[in-house]
Amino acid sequence: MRKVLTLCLVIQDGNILLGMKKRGFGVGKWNGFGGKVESGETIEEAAKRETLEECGIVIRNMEQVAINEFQFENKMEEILEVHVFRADTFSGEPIETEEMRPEWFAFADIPYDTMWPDDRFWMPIFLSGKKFRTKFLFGAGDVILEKEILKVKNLDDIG
Ligand code: 6OG
Repeated sequence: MRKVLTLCLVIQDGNILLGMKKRGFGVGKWNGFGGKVESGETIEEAAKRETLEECGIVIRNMEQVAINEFQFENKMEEILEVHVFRADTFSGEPIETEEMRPEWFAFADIPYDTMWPDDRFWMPIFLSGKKFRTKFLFGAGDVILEKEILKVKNLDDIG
């Protein structure tokens, strides 16, 4: 079973906006904004809706840059297919919500030690402006057991 999710990374003036997840899956970790795609909406609409719900900003311009596939050893029947977007234009000011506490980070200060462990592998590709596809298999304690990281010209390219 595949679950389609979104992850929106907002960039402005050489900083990246991350949110501290306050509840649910990934609690205690810094991450981009996102969640499940609901029926009747496109993946891009879901990415914008989740970003508004989680930190109060309206995305004006975004581009899909990646697909990350995550699998957990104790739940092999499920694949999380996370569609990653780069946003560079928005309106409003990021605010704390019940789900996330947003904060701007300089690229050199991204808090990888308090993020999902896959992020340190693909974030540098993201920051370089390239498109990519990845696959990660996680074991107990969210340890990475297997990984596959591919830069692609086009996200439809199957690596
Ligand atoms: P909700 O379940 O709160 O959405 N997500 C991940 N992000 C990273 N960087 N690494 C992972 O490795 C992730 N697994 C899920 C997708 C969950 C949010 O967390 C992202 C969504 O934006 C396992 O609705």
